[in-house]
Amino acid sequence: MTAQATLVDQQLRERLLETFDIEGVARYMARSGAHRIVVMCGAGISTSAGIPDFRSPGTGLYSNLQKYNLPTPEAIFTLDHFRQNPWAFYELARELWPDNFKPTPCHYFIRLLHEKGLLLRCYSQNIDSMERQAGLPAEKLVAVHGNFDGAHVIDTQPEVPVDITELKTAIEKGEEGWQELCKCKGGLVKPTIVFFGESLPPRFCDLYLHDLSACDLLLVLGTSLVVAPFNSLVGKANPSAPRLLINREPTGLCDDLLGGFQFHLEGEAANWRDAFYEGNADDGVLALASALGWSADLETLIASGCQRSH
Ligand code: CNA
Repeated sequence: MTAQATLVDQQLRERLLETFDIEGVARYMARSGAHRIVVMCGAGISTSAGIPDFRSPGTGLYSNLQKYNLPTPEAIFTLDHFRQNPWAFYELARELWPDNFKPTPCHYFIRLLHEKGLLLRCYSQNIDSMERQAGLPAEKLVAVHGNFDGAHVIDTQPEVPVDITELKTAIEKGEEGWQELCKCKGGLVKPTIVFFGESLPPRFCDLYLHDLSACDLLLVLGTSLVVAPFNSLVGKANPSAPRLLINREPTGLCDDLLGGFQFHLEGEAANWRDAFYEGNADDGVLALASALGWSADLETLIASGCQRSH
């Protein structure tokens, strides 16, 4: 390694947080004027709305799919299974339809970052469209695994779009409804959520490299960080950007994930920028809002029950 490379490396690894916790991150935000914040989030930010995540033992969706008699829990989100047995997915979609739920304080916190002009982008694995329901503009959201904002006929090239309300009405009518829709559209219709094995939306590929290298703070909220390629974004964040994980347990550690979190490692050379808040996502963002002096703003936004903006 050249002397110049070593110097650059040392400069990059300068300690970025006074303390590796919520207060440290709030102080960094105030001091640096961070305004290109990237949020990465997962199912954990929606569990307090009543939407189960996948992997929490006991309460997660994967522990509660017995009634569908699936070969594996993941099968319900595969095209092969959907073609053979659309009923299971349609039943689940009816239960999880976004209209049945309300955004959580976490979703409103993301909206607040945008209102304050500090949000570069929110990358969400969630399919529940709650970020949009909390009023985040479409342009600020990358729905990495798609969502219920649109629908299409499967196995068509180019894809044939279907109005999502048509699908909703059909699913509500039960088997007769979705079979009729299938006949009318020339194939089974599914929401534009990404099933296992399907390609991610082009918007994700177009934006993530630029956004992650430009970000000046990475907030990771409520995710097990086991799904690729989403989890790889953690390691792509600008090395001069602090990273904060808010989750019920540590995830995405560098032991398991390339470029993953280092908050569990001793010494400044090992951790110069990672903080971890262990607990509920709502509590974590409320604590961060409080440390930033934003509690009243967040409460106002939550109370307004903000409508979706287009
Ligand atoms: P996951 O693998 O189920 O992990 C959820 C993580 O969140 C776990 O580490 C939990 O401990 C943690 N968690 C759960 N509740 C809370 C809470 N209240 N506060 C803090 N942490 C909490 O889900 P991921 O999102 O990591 O996995 C990606 C999958 C899940 C994506 O493909 C999603 O489409 C899919 N999913 C989405 C939804 C949704 O849209 N709401 C629901 C279920 C699954």
